[in-house]
Amino acid sequence: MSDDTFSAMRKSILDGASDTASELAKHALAAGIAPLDAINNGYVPGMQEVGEQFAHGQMFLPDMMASAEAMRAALTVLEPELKKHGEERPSAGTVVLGTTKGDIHEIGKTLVGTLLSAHGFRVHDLGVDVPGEKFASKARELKADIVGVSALLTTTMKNQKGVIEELAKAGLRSHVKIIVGGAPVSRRWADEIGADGYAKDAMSAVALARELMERKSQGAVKELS
Ligand code: B12
Repeated sequence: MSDDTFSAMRKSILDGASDTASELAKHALAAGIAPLDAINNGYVPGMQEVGEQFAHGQMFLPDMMASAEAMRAALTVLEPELKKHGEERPSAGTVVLGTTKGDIHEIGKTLVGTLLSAHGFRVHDLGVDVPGEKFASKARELKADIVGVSALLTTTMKNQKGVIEELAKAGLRSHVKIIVGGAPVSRRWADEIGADGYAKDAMSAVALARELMERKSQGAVKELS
């Protein structure tokens, strides 16, 4: 039953069919399918296939935009469910999140924000096409624990390094942990640019953020003793 639903979800993304994507998300919730399972097993594989077809010239920009709309329609239904549990808890930490300058891909970054909120983090989402200085000024204003920078293009990945440099310039580098992600980003790239962590998907981003908060509080204890 779920397999059929997941493959219909995948197809709704490939077809750029927002109404179908949204209806399937509602059915899935009614049938007790966990929202994250629907995202990871249904909609995201559809997006990956869209990317492949685009890369091979079998799909064009308007198709990719329609697919993105369909994905957004599904997430509009699923995100409130994902968020439900985070709100009642004390804050696990403050995260400033955004997609780097020159890059307007937002779906993955928004999902990371949603799951971090669902797990008790206070998330400030700066949106897309965000310059390094804006990450730094918001991190200072909110006394952020973590800054998360998304990049989906090989040409905008280098701007993740720019964000790290801006935080250093603002004198915040030792207080703020920086995490990076996005389809072309790897652990190796994260190490190369001096980020504190990399996560391949939204759930791993939560685990990473928790681990960094743990390390941060251990560091604080060490400083005190
Ligand atoms: C949807 C999409 C679009 C949409 C975006 C709509 C939107 N509102 O976001 C539109 C149509 C606008 C678009 C535009 C373009 N796109 Co586009 N797009 C995609 C596509 C198909 C899916 C991306 C997506 O949403 N995936 C689903 C989400 C859930 O996954 P995700 O983004 O990877 O995020 C997950 C992880 O990476 C991670 N993560 C993400 N961010 C972060 C941040 C942190 C801190 C952490 C820890 C983790 C993390 O967790 C997320 C959740 O699990 C990809 C293909 C692909 N395989 O990625 C191409 C792709 C990224 N696009 C591509 C291209 C070329 C473009 C354009 C240049 C096309 C053009 N000719 O204009 C423009 C660029 C515009 C710009 N300046 O940014 C290429 C990039 C190639 C490259 N090597 O750089 C890809 C790979 C397609 C391809 N195979 O050719 N695109």
